[in-house]
Amino acid sequence: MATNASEEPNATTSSGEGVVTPKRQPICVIVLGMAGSGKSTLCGRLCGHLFSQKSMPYVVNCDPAVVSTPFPTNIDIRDTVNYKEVMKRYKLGPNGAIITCLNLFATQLDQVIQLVDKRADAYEYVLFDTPGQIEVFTWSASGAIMTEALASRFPTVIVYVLDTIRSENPITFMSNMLYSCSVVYKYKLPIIIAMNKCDAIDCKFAIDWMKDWQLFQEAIEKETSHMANLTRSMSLVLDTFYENLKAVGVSATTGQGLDQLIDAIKEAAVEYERDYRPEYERIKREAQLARNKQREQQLHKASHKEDLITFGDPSATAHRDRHEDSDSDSTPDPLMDADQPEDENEKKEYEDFKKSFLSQKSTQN
Ligand SMILES: Nc1nc2c(ncn2[C@@H]2O[C@H](COP(=O)(O)OP(=O)(O)O)[C@@H](O)[C@H]2O)c(=O)[nH]1
Ligand SMILES: [Mg+2]
Repeated sequence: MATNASEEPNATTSSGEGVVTPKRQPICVIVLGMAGSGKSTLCGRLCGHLFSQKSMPYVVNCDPAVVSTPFPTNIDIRDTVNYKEVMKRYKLGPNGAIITCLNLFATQLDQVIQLVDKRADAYEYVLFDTPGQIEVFTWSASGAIMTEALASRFPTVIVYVLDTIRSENPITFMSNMLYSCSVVYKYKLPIIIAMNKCDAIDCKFAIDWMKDWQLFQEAIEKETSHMANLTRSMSLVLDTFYENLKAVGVSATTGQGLDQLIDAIKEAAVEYERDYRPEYERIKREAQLARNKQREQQLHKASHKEDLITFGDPSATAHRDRHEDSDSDSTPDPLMDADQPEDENEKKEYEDFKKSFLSQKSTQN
């Protein structure tokens, strides 16, 4: 039973004695970041960490192209669409195929939310791992639809994973921070910068750059290109953005900093309730009609892609083994080997969710 999950202001449960208590809600954590920054590894490490604290998160994998995930999933996009088939059938490149898979997945978003909602009392966190290339999620219609739908229902926060090793260069650091700033503009959600790979490099330099504008200027002095001038000006603009930004040094490999990251996620959820939810609901009301229309169009498009649905086709999923660790040299993860209690109801509901994809299509054909 969750103890720290946020309380939804509107939904209530009755104790039967006239006492009405707010229904608890899990915090949805959308993990974003540049390819290779360590999103999936961090999700896996967070799962293990929370599991050891007896607060196993509900996990949704939104990356259709991943071969194996370093965490057990409750909902997996790969169970609904076949990424390789999408590439072949529509002659798409990797990013086009991922966007198409996300679009198909987004058509079933209501059911995904229902599945999460039904377990709201049992989970404190719902983790969403996103595709490697950040832009295919953040700048796709389905990424926006998914994020908005979650944020209008649950306290939702973004964890932006920054590759600290690659951000040693001040210009790369600036480009990463500008991207995180654009995510805040686009999604209007609290954001936490997880400065990852702290086992390999101390993230103090990056935290200092954010706190002290002069230090960043000194680092930029060493750069002579035109970009250095632009970066200098941009750092002045971002100074205000940094003031309200939470940044935590973590290592997805060693687990360093995860307690601080979890604390930051809880604080961000409080911030969401206070500052973001009212604004989000206003935007949601205004966008509702437009979104319904867009989803209808997506459903229509999806109805012509029956070959992409892979339920019941063992060959479609034979290429992967969700519990296989891609790093054969690594020590087995106790989390992956743990004897998890089976929730038959949950399994059945998930099967129903997958079947509904087929039945919806057959009624449209
Ligand atoms: N040293 C180090 N490497 C990491 C860390 N987190 C991830 N990596 C490595 O970074 C690479 C990309 O990680 P991955 O989780 O697949 O990145 P994603 O594309 O953002 O999901 C892999 O080789 C990981 O082993 C970390 O905290 N420290
Ligand atoms: Mg990944």
